[in-house]
Amino acid sequence: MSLSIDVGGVGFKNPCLLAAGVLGTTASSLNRVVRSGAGGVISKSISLNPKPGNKGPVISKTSCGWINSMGLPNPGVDEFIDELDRFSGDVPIVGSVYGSSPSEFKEVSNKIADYVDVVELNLSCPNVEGGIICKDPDLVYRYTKNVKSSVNKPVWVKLSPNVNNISEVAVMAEKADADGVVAINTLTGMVIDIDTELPVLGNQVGGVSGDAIHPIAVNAVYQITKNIDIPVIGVGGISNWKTAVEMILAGAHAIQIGSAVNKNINIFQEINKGIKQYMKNKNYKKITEFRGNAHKK
Ligand code: RRO
Repeated sequence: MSLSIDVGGVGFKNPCLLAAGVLGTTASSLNRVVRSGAGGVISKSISLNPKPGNKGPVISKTSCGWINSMGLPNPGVDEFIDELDRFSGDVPIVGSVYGSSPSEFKEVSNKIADYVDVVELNLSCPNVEGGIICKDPDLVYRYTKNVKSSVNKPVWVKLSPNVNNISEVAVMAEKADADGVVAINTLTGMVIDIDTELPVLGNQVGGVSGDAIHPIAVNAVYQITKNIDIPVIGVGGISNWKTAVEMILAGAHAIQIGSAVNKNINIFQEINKGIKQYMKNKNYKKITEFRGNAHKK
């Protein structure tokens, strides 16, 4: 039995990848995640220039996950590339890229491409001025095509659930020659403190992650995989092997884990163990034998 997977020509020894945004700005934290059993890691989204992030509070726990308004804090691409020299993991590394314009996306992608195995375009950050890029499917086409025309590594496009029709947006990414679609980023929400009677986050609104968005993510992956042929990577509220298997049954080639890593860095090996047991019980030898099976009925 094997947990190994292929995502558009990039091989991973298991399907459990670290999602962008958690433990993803330093080589030492990324190395730690690899040692904890992740099959691959995605960096924090990196912009051209350093960004300090938003005014706090920028993160708060909710009854069903987390809400954040981090505002893309990151060291900027040049400093991050120096950091990547110290990445020693033996698994693929994915560089998440953010830009405030198509040309900035292209510049950051070109700079980072030599140091990573895949470039992930974050067209779905809810906490930046200018708003969520992928709300406009035409922009998804333009931004993706622009990066694809100059970057020599596979390009994944990360999408938001804050759109009218996520399948339609994914179709535009495929048309622009994306090599994979990542679904979903966080869902916009708010938490109010009943003592101060005010929104908890400095930014008032933020992106909801964790348990609250899991069924939304599963549906997004299910709908997208009905409509495109390139690989879909599922992310959103995966916290144990059952939620991981659910995402693969919906059609995901691989899964990414974010919020749950905050609580338990060993989650990658625990989920892999659970998936193996599931495969043994079902007599599956490869992940592809059950990927997308929820579409069959
Ligand atoms: O840093 C953030 O505020 C952030 C990003 Br870039 C993102 O893609 N998703 C999110 O929930 N927060």
